[in-house]
Amino acid sequence: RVAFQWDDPFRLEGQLSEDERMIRDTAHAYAQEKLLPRVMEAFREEKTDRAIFNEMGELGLLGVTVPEEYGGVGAGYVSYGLVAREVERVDSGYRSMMSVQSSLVMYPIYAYGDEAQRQKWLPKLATGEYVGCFGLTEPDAGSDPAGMKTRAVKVDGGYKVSGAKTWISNSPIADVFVVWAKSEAHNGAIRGFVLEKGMKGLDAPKIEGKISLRASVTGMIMMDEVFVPEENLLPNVAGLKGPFGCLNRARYGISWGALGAAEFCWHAARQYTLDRKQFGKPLAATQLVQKKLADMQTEIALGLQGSLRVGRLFDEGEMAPEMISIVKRNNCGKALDIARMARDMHGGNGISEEYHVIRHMVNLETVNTYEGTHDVHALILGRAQTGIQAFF
Ligand code: TGC
Ligand code: FAD
Repeated sequence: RVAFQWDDPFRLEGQLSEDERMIRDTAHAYAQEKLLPRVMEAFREEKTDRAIFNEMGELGLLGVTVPEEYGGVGAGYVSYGLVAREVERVDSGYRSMMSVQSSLVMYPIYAYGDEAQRQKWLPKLATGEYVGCFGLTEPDAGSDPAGMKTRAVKVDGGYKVSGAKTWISNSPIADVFVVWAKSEAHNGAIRGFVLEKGMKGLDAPKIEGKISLRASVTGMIMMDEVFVPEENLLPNVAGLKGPFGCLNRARYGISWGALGAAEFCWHAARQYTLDRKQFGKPLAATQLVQKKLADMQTEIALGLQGSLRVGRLFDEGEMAPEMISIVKRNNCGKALDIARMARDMHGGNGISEEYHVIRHMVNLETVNTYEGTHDVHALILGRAQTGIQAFF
């Protein structure tokens, strides 16, 4: 009989290369040794530690897929996913900080920028000397970014950008702002602009009062006729496919990350129910608890295989965005179910910060919503199989 490993049912470990395991181990050690000890206070006090960017940068965890000549690691998308899983095993907010910097700021500068732009921003984003943010969502344009109101008007030597972006990860501490705006000079096409901290008319106030993702700061981007020089326009993309190209990468990373949070909750629920005795026996000796643990194990094992497959296809240049909708949607939804179940299995202790499960649970509410809500990804998949768009 072949031995069954309960915490790695389909032997994911054996499907990884030595380099992938090494990057994963670096992220795991960092997350457990440096992030876990400070997460409770960060979440409770709603404090984002700016130094995390420098620490991650030092270890090569920012821009994992960006080529080495620009300060990245030049690794593949499976490695990137493994990093997201390890960081989010501790907190979704920390993974958010990492994935915005990597997929939503470094990637567009690398993919859509010219050589001068790459040289100017990528090395400093890779070390964490600069923090980046990505402004797509607006107060009146969330799931429907085509409805954005932010405008760029051509002026001598550049553009004047005006508008408001909201719910923007990292914006209050950002040095570099990748902002998407409709440009009158380009027939109203959506174009990417890189704004820099200190530009006149640019403000990034913090959004207060979040009950989710409290370790990662979120804000707005207010732009009142911000002059953006011509050399800060990303020259190599026009239209919604620009921001969506970035979102493909970030959504894929989230599909791994959410399962990292889910794995934490599953392992915690297993250990808690093995240790906790009621009615004269461990909770884990009851059929109801074992069924819940089996459901968690099954969904996580299947989800990881899905993300691994999409990651391999990504690395082979064979990724279709709908594949990412499947794993982003399903893994986030399942992770949220698992976190809620784990919270319940901890009884009253489950609501205490000490046990971490309720923090994961409230974080995953955000993760299930941003980067395309669970239902928006259903509509993308519904359109792909029926040929009928049902957004409006
Ligand atoms: P649609 O007609 O579908 O497409 C418009 C153009 O875009 C192209 N396209 C894509 N290209 C690459 N990858 C994809 N995934 C693409 N999806 C679409 C498409 O081919 C077309 O190109 P072209 O050349 O023909 O013009 O556009 P639509 O307006 O019908 O879109 C509908 C919908 C719902 C699919 C889309 O708007 C959507 O995905 N909405 C969700 C919005 C969203 O995800 N926002 C995320 C904001 S960023 C964020 O949340 C960061 S949180 C990060 C963190 O903290 O971790
Ligand atoms: P809405 O679009 O108003 O949706 C509300 C509800 O209606 C949802 O349940 C949705 O599924 C449903 N719905 C919408 N359209 C349809 C439809 N056609 N049919 C059926 N149901 C529908 N954005 C950025 O640009 N950059 C960031 O860095 C960023 N970081 C974020 C960080 C946090 C903590 C949060 C909470 C959000 C962040 N976002 C960011 C924004 C995020 O991407 C949006 O919140 C998300 O895309 C949903 O948009 P919305 O909030 O406007 O909701």
